[in-house]
Amino acid sequence: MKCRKCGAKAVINMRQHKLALCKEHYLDWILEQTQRFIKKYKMFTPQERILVAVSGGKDSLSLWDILWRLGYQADGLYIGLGIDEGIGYSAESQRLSEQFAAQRGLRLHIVDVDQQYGETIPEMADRTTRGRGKPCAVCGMAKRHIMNRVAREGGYDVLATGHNLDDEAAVLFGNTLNWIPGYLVRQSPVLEANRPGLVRKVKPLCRFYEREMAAYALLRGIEYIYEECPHSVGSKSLYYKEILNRLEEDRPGAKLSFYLRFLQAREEGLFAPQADPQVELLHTCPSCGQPTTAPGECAFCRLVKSAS
Ligand code: Q46
Ligand code: ZN
Ligand code: ZN
Repeated sequence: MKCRKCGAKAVINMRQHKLALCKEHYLDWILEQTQRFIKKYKMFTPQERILVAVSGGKDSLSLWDILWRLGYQADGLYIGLGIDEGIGYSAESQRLSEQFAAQRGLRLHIVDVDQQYGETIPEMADRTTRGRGKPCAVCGMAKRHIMNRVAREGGYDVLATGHNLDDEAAVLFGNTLNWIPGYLVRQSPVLEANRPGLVRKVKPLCRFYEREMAAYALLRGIEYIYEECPHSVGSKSLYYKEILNRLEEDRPGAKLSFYLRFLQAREEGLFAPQADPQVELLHTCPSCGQPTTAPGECAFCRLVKSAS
């Protein structure tokens, strides 16, 4: 297979785009495409300060690398969850995030949940579910809270996450299977900061396949954590990804068109904004200043206080 631009040996063939590229042209293509998506969805400008949430995985580190190569002002945020199963998941992902930042002279904020709140994520989850439940609900809430807090305190204009097309298509698939209009209306490459205390959130990689990001990280020599979080085993989102991969096998481009046609329908008003549960977020937590659904402290502040 030859590169469509220069005829050299191709390193990747993207069947959905009918496009094969060599290493050099592939790395350029990723930059051009990302820049195009940033503009198209009005994510941010070169004057704005970006906080990239990094997990040590290929997507978030590649995102940070791309924004850095494009010349954006992007700092990183790593959240130490205290998940020690497997190969010592949190310790290793933190080491790789720190190494990445040091190699490029970039600034990385680190929030260690245990140090800051007196408990790791698995400990918080054990306490609230009496040892029965998975830590993912608590983990998701804590990550959202901390990301927003660090972005606000640091005066960042926007928070960027490394969600790729496979992630977005899996979420969309789940929300469609269950017809959850409130989630559908909010799934977007950009979530505007439409409440006081919220920072705008963007997903610049939302149109790249997971394998495209893996190829990018590999070709750029980015060292990342291969293992998924041990708690993701058996999750619905992995199951939906498998189903979508089977569909993609038979119909190259199926995942991309599922997602893009959804975005188009959303833009055309198929999902009414009245269905947006965010509209109800009219209260402000007196402890942390972030929006919450009911008067009084938000769920995260209550969770943290109930430990002491
Ligand atoms: S929520 Fe659950 Fe993830 Fe947290 S505990 Fe691991 S799998 S990291 S995206
Ligand atoms: Zn080429
Ligand atoms: Zn709060």
